[in-house]
Amino acid sequence: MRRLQFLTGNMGKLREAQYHFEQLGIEVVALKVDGEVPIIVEPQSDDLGSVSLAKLQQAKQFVGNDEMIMVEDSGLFVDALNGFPGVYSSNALQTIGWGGLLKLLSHLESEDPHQNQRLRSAKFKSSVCLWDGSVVIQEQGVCPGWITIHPTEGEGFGFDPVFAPYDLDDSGTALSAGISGPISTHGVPFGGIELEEKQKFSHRQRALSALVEKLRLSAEAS
Ligand code: ITT
Repeated sequence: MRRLQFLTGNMGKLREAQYHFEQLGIEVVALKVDGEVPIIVEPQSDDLGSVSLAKLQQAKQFVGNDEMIMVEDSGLFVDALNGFPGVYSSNALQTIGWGGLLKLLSHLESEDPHQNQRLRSAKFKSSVCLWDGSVVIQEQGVCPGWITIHPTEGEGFGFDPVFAPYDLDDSGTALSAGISGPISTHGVPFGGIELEEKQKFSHRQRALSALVEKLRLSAEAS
């Protein structure tokens, strides 16, 4: 089984990457140096792609030449807050938490659930970068949805208790706010559904699938 070192201190992200790559026969482990996640300088940028690439370039020194290493950066971009917390999502989660986010949006509530999907629209974005031992492969994934009025505890991590994805059509493409589709959580946030279900919508799953496809094509070409 091939092994992929994932630079992350976030166990929720690690678990989702393991779930994804397991089905491809690739074992994902957290990158550790002397038993710790190495400290990497995170550049100040409002672009997730440049953040993940800069982190990967620094992290390459910690793995052998023939080893695969991956970095993934994600963020929650809320339209009514001009994209906040975005690249500051990790910090926002640690400071105001998802409860603070609900308070910031408390003036945006309607009796009509479809209207709430529009008023409280947001998207999760993910940027993944992988070094396969010879080239860097980078991909992005997006999951549009909205911030729910009430939290759901249960599965998941981070902002999962308050983020619900928009429905998808038969091909897995996200529909617009308020449009019902055959693939749906019926308004239940990521925190209230199983991981297997979240994978149908997830920004991370989309980025990782695109990345695996590129990896496959580059292997075929060489
Ligand atoms: P790294 O160690 O990998 O950098 P992190 O926790 O700093 O992990 P990110 O910067 O990628 O993670 O993510 C920003 C925040 O968004 C962080 O607090 C995550 O918990 C949250 N987040 C990312 N993906 C999420 C998801 O699928 N569901 C819920 N919250 C998510």
